[in-house]
Amino acid sequence: MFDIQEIRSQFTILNREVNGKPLVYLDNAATSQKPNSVLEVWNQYYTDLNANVHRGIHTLSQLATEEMELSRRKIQKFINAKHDFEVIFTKGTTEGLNLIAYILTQKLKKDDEIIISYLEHHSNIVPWQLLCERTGAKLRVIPIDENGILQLDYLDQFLSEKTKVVSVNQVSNALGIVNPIEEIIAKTRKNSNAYVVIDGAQSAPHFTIDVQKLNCDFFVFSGHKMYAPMGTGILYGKQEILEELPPFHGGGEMIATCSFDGTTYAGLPFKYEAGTPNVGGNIALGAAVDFMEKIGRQNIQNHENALLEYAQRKLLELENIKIYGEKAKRTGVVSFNLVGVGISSDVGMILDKMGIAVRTGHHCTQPIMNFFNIAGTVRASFAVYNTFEEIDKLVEGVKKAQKMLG
Ligand code: C6P
Repeated sequence: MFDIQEIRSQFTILNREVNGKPLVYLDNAATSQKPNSVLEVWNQYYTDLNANVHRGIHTLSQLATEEMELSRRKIQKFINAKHDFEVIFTKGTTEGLNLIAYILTQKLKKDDEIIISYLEHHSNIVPWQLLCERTGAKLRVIPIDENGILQLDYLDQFLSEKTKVVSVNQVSNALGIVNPIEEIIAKTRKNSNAYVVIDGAQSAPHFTIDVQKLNCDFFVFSGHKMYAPMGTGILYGKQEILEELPPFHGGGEMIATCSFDGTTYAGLPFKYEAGTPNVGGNIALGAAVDFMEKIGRQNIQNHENALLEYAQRKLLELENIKIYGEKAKRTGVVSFNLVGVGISSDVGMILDKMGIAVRTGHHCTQPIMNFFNIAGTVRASFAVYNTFEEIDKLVEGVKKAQKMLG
């Protein structure tokens, strides 16, 4: 039974007002709100358990270690990884992607190729550009059509023995387009020996993820977009690949032995977890997984898709509105502009005065904005706690903006 009021009651922040109006929070693709269960786990860690992990034989350290490792196993199950040590704690998707691009340095040489797509967030573009600078490799970019759909014919053309990495997102943050990653992975496997990297920042909060079924080499996502605290994230990598590749950061925790003659590295996952981790955050990420599993990921997705359907229909009843991206291929995001209103932030400011939080601008995806020849869009993005009444308020707000700016 999907009880939206019961779900909302778990988010204290949803009761607050903004600019004298009840908060309508529609900026979930930027970060979601956190349920009380997650906040309690986080708070309890600092009030009752705080100690460094994997280091002490004292009780608190052992308890904290057990809690964090329990959380790792919850996340293993959440993405269906084969082993818990394939789950690496990071501080978010950006760190995960930079880590992968860094540890692949020795695997690439001049004129090798890395394939990404036009739909990528800057954090799935810039780390690869940096890798190209380090190695002389080249970036190839799968184009999109006017509906924001990837032109996979180009992937067929691009793939060759030169291809060393294919890195794409599962869901575009700017448009909400769901990319056919199963097909992309199958094509890549058939026509190259490339590493496959999936940016799951916008899919993990909404979809059931099965990394074994996907058969990707890496899968990264952020905790803060799926009801967990900021500064948390996950890098999944296949055991044999993580074992073979070098470490990222050097420091405490990632060594087996260290002397001035040389250092040997710890086994997985610790080889990739140098330094004191975000213990409270990582434990709270496990609580966020519990929160999502309790509702059921299919229920979350069904609700968010119903919201998207409704928002799309209501917004299109208005005149002079342009929504970007093919409707049938989208999830959780409606990205639009008012025809004749060049500056999306003007719309965002009017909505904010009505208590409605949306994101405006380029959404860290300037290539997409350049493709559509726009500076930015207004983006409303949904989470499990949003309601149809909130969409009505958004539509009222957009009408008001049209009157004021038109
Ligand atoms: N997108 C948005 O408002 P971090 O910042 O490391 O948690 O996630 C980076 C990132 C990577 N890939 C995709 C597809 C993303 O959507 C994001 C974050 C936010 O759309 C903040 S820019």
